[in-house]
Amino acid sequence: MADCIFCKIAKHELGSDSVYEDNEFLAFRDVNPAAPTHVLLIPKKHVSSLLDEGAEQKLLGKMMALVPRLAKELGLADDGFRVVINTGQEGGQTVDHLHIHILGGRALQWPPG
Ligand code: D5M
Repeated sequence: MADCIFCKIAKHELGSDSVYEDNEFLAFRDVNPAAPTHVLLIPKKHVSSLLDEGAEQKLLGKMMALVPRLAKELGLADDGFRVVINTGQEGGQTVDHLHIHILGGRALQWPPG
């Protein structure tokens, strides 16, 4: 997707504060952090949301399997963290490229707003 901001980040056409990268995935710090540690994990290939048929079992499984590894590397494992996938307009999705938010570093409230 030529005009997708996360595709541009994945291709390093746009800078990001990355914390993890492999052939398929990239994780980088959210530009507008909602917690002391706020990282976004994305697939490099364009998948628009959790509702996209590209969000298939293997891809999602790999992404979720990366979360505990990243959480440990980010120092979130001892106190805990939260994983969020905002989906669609009422779900609060503002960037139409699948991303997992990893949030931690403070006591998070529930329910979210
Ligand atoms: O979350 C989209 C998130 O993406 C939101 O928290 C801001 C973040 N964002 C937007 N642009 C950038 C760039 N360029 N770098 C880092 N983070 C960014 P959503 O779940 O769609 O509301």
